[in-house]
Amino acid sequence: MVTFKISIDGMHCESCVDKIKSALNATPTVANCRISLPDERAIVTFDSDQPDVTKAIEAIQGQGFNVTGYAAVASS
Ligand SMILES: [Cu+2]
Repeated sequence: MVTFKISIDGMHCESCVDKIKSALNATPTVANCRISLPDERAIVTFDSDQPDVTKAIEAIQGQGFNVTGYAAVASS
């Protein structure tokens, strides 16, 4: 499992959150995701040592949102 924090620009409401959540859940290697509207970021956990971070970012962008940055989060 690898976790990434992805910063997202352009979310306004819960329906934005739901759109991103669905897109991420449909992305290969994504195990689960938590999205914070006030913090403008997604915490995405991948069930692979070779996570498809690029695909996850593209999934978010495909819903019309901007990704402003991402970083691996220390795993436990
Ligand atoms: Cu919205």
